[in-house]
Amino acid sequence: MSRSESHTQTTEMVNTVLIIADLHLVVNETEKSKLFEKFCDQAQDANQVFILGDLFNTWLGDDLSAPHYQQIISTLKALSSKTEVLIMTGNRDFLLAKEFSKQTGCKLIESPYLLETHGHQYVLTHGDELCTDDESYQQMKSILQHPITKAIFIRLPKKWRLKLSGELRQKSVEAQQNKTREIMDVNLQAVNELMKKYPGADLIHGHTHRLNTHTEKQFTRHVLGDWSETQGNAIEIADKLNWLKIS
Ligand SMILES: [Mn+2]
Repeated sequence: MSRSESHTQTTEMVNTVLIIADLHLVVNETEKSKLFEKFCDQAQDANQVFILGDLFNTWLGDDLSAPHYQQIISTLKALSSKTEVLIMTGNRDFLLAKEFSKQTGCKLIESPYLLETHGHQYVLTHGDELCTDDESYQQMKSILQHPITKAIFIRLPKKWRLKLSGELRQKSVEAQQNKTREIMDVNLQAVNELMKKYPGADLIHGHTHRLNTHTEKQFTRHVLGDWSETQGNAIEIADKLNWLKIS
């Protein structure tokens, strides 16, 4: 883990908050999983670690998916025994639930989450709810993530869940091909509406995979990037906010 600035110093995580998102872990991507394990090793001295959604590329229920991720689960368990780990679900792993939380010792948190640290407030969210220009996505989300749909899906036989999710994934990939880059980014009006409720706070989100820092009139918007097999990114909040490269 190294800081982006030139004066890279020995990593000292005490009294810091670490934030990552969008690892999109899949079972066979061992390099990325190793990178995540390395991050967790170094993150254990942090005060808190936040994962802002889409840690997993797919999650079809704790009973179905947890057995495939035993290594990641024990990594998370080791980390949560040293520091507080708070996980928000994303649009790919919104079925993470109690059993996952129990097995990992990580706390599942709702979005948006207001983080107060080092005398400053940060609004944390996955970010997909801010992509309001993508109307078909929002419509699909309101159906898929409806509590009733979730309750029904989770009770379906494992085979059916696998089949359904494969079909939905295919539809989503096809739909995305016809969408412009702008449509799939956050809508600034939606961002402003959210931030109006938290005067003085800054925003940190993921989902769009467009790592950047945007200075708006009233606040700063930090966008976490996704992780590749060889590189990840994190935000570290100590006396100030730093971007970290994970490699
Ligand atoms: Mn996402």
